[in-house]
Amino acid sequence: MPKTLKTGLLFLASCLLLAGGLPTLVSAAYHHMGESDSPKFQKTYPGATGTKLDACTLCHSGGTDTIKGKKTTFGSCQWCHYRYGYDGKGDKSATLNPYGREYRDAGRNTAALRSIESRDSDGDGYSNIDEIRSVRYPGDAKDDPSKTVAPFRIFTREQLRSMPQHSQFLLMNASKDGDYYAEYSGVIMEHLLARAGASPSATKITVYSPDGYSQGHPMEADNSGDPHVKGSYPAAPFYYAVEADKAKTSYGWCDYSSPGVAGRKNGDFIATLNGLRLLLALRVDDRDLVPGTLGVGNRLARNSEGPYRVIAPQKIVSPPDQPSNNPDRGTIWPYDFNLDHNAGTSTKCATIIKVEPLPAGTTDIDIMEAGWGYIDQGKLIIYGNLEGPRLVSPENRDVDVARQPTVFSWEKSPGVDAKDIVSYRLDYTSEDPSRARWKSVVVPVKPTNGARSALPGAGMAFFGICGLVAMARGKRTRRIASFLMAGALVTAVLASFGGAEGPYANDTKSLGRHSVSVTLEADTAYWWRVTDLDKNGGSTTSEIASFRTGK
Ligand SMILES: [Ca+2]
Ligand SMILES: [Ca+2]
Ligand SMILES: [Ca+2]
Repeated sequence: MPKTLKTGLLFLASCLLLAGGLPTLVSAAYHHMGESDSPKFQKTYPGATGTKLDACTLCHSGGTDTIKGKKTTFGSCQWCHYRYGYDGKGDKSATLNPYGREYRDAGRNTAALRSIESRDSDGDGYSNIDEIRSVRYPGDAKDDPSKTVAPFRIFTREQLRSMPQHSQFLLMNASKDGDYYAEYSGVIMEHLLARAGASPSATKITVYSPDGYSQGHPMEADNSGDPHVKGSYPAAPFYYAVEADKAKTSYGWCDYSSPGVAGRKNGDFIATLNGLRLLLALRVDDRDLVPGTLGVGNRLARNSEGPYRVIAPQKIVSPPDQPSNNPDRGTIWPYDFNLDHNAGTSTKCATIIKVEPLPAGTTDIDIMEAGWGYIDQGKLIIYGNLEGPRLVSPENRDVDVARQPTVFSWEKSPGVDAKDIVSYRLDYTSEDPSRARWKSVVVPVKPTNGARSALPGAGMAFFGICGLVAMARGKRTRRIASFLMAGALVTAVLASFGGAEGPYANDTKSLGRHSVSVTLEADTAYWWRVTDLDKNGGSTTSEIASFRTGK
């Protein structure tokens, strides 16, 4: 079952693309074996097939429950399984959202879908059909067509590995499970957020694991039990007792097998270059973290914590205390509820980091559903309060702006590497921007040295060589040959066009500044914004600025 469930949960968010001009989290649909409602939805709305609507979340909601004192948020699939179990004996209807309930009550068939189109099941002011057309959930009032997907960046393993790595040897103190010392290494969270362009106005992050656990981290240290992002944590002594050592006593509760333990004695100060930090760990004790898999009961399989784990050092140092479920194992370091059990606040299989607060008018990405796909791809998504491109000119509220043409210019968003941006999209409108139909100009970023001319050249060579080979093989293939030679000719023409100034965003490289020219109407108020697209499919958007053209 665990493997089946995991495979089932792999369904979503395997790719991101620009759809309808807005970044939309798109998913390969997951459906239960023998499940009969999804085909009805696909038949009725073929355009929605494969979108985030083509999944359990259309009709089922996620949920939150407190398990052993810890708030746990479930995605729709896990919530269903949690509520009615794997045997299907529980009350599945309790997991339906308002749209799912109306669909069921209307007869649970294609006619039922049509019959509830004009209703506003979730009461957010938008009819079900308007939401479906906009790829917004008709059963979730927090998602509606006025909202855009929050800015996000995606990081690959290669990118994370290429960032400066930080190592720290520390105690991982658990409440219930055994404790251990280990050396974790990876990227300091504060540095990673800077690379994502996190806004200075960000107050906290929430880290999500696809098994439903989430952990908040305030940006600045505070009095909560939540580990903070910025700054370091107190240095700790090394605690050792034979009695606690799993290798030495039958009841030991601390694993001292890490190579980093060698040469340390109880009470020794543990020195850490650059201090103990909130870390996104990639490795432990010089090996990659074991990627997570979903085990029985919606829990992560034991010993799987990767590919990335947030490592929170203790805010208040303590020895490894005995397990809460067996508190009288030894005579030293008894279990103490009030100690900092940092293993519990160190999120395993961290795949998604939300930077809060979300910018106005944006909606969450499909957090819970996306997770397992990212685990498998070794990707990390950071979304929310990220800064987009910085608008330079026309200056906000400028008047008498030249219009034949108007030169729009902007700088790349902070954090992101200029070379990682593949294109920008300029949107402008003379209508009320909150309800406007934006006009858009997509401006690819000019590839650096040679990459651009290599493509038509390769095309010419490919078509040309294939054509010559086909010709040499005789009469029957002559038509194919002439087609291929025509292909070579077309690519040659394309290549010659490529030599002229194309619609690339000019990059005055040192500034990461780009510009594009558009001819506008006279004496008219305009609003504009710029959205970037990076090579991993991530995207952020600038603020909206306004100006007025001259007569
Ligand atoms: Ca609605
Ligand atoms: Ca809605
Ligand atoms: Ca402990």
